[in-house]
Amino acid sequence: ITMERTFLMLKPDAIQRGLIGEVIARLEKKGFQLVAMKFLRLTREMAEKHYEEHVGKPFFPGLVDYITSAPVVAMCWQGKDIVTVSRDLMGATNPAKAAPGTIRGTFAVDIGRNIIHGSDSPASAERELAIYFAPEDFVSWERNNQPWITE
Ligand code: YYY
Ligand code: MG
Repeated sequence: ITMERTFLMLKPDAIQRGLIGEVIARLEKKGFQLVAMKFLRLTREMAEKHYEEHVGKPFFPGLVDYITSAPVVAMCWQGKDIVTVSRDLMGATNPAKAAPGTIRGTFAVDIGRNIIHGSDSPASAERELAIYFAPEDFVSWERNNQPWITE
């Protein structure tokens, strides 16, 4: 089993629309395990660091305005192949194109209001987690149902 961890963040629209619980419920029901969680409002510096790969793109200023406009829920989750599987659960970047049933496909319609962020590789996950969390924020714990989730 490849147990991985990833960085998932409920964006300001998810919080404003009262979707924190519904989205987290999907991650829990999938069998993923929560490792760290923080409710905060991003500074511009954090947002620019988070989205550094997109600096200079036309949507970048609007993206930084949006992500810093209200609080977010920053989380670390772990699970089998979680980087790929969580991206699949989220659906395509543009919610209008995201498959029905995915998080973005279910709850959103606009690429600039797409509810959730998820790291696109294990390396991105580690880079992004370091922006939000200190080493002591990651909680090491075991679930007694793990054998019923992974072989
Ligand atoms: O990883 P993901 O969030 O699915 O997409 P990215 O290509 O990394 O873009 C980050 C973020 O930027 C995206 O979630 C919405 C926004 N964005 C946009 O507003 N307009 C675009 N044309 C592309 C991305
Ligand atoms: Mg991305």
